[in-house]
Amino acid sequence: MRVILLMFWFGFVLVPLVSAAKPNVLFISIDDLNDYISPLDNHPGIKTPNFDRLAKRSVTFSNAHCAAPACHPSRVAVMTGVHPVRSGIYRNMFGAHGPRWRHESPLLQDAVVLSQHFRNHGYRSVGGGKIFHTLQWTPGDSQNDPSSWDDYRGDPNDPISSDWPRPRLISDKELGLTSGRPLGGGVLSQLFGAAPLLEAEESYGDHLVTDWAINQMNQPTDKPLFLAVGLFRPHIPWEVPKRWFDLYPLKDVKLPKHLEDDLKDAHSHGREGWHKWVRDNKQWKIFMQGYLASISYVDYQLGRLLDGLDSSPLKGNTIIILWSDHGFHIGEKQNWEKFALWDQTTRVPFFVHAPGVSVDGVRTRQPVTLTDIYPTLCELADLPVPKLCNGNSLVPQLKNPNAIKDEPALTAFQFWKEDKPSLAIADSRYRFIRYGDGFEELYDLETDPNEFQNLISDPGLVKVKMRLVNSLPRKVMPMQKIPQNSPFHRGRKRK
Ligand SMILES: [Ca+2]
Repeated sequence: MRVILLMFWFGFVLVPLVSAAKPNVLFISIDDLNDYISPLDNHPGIKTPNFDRLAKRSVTFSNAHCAAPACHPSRVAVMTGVHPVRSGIYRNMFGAHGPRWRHESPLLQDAVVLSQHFRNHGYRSVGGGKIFHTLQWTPGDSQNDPSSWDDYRGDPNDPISSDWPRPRLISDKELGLTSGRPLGGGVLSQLFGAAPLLEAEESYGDHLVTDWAINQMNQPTDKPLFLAVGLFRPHIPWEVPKRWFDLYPLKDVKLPKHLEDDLKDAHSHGREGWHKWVRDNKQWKIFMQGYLASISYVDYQLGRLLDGLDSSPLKGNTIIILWSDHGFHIGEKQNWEKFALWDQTTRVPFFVHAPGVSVDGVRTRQPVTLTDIYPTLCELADLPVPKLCNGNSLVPQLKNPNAIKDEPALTAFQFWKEDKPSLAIADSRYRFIRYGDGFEELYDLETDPNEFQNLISDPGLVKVKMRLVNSLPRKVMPMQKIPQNSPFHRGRKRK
């Protein structure tokens, strides 16, 4: 009896000593990746073995949503912990060179970027690739904050553009396509397109960023590491090496589930012309093939990161957190890309592994907003949560994936033709959307995961609607304008 008591005693004393070593953080951000991956909706024929591998060693949050369905506002919300309904940043805002978001929103002027917060508490914070907004074809147009990192790969104000082979920019005429192609036609056309890249694949941005990240994992340091890796595919253009296209022969490519008159009871997103062009030109399957190929390409880079981690000194004491900045449409609801508030647009892959904390290999439908990342990482690393942060720590769900999370997921966006933000709110089953023009939608994701049927007039769901309406924020920040006098503003330039 005495021996057993002593063992408990030692166990009690030893645990705090061991856990005093701060965990490293591998923070992986993916661009425009939706729920087609195998651990989520498992689109027919999808090949994403490394997402399965990650799901086995983490908690899969299968009901996680971006704070805004566009790169810039989603990423600023993750990195500052401040939701768009408080910052007023709802859309992409081009023409920046540096953290112009500090001047786009008065609330964010002195916000502490997640990486900076970890630095302030003894971490070495390094980043590479697309963490804040930037695009392959907008050199120097980036909202990264170079001062929030100990080191950033390449030019921190141009984190990805110089790393990719130039899109081939083949004219519509040469491709035999009609005019009216999304993104303006002409030389920019190929940006909304799919084609195998012919250059050596070791020369592509995501490959280079992954190489850099693996190298960082093996650098000797006396500090814990916060390592942020931002992968750009499957963002357009869907240009990846041919071997990823070969995984998806065109004859086997399946279109997403869709309903011909799906918009009849839903809000118009204003981008139906994109879909019309795709159908008129018979590009739907070709683009689906390109998107699937790009997903498998990024899955491959994820596998390289996991292999790199497992063969580095960081193995065993590293939090892995992976998120995408928003979902993506391949023609569902006649929509392409993002910029809407349905589940297809806002739902994101989101996985968390926390050594000694997470019940790995389990999935949960508890609702998550990506602003929950900041407070979650703070709790896992035993750091204080900055006052500005809106989210809720997910440590209870990491320990017990069925633990009820009271706070629903909230996504906000302002449509171009409207003068007020639109809001979408999701609990573990239902989703309510109130648009800026007053139109409303209600969906039951349990019986209708594709949101084909707007149930807003269903008398049996009045209570559900009221519960969700009452969870909406009472007050939201109006959409902010581009601050032309910000030192980080440089006007719009495209190459
Ligand atoms: Ca994006």
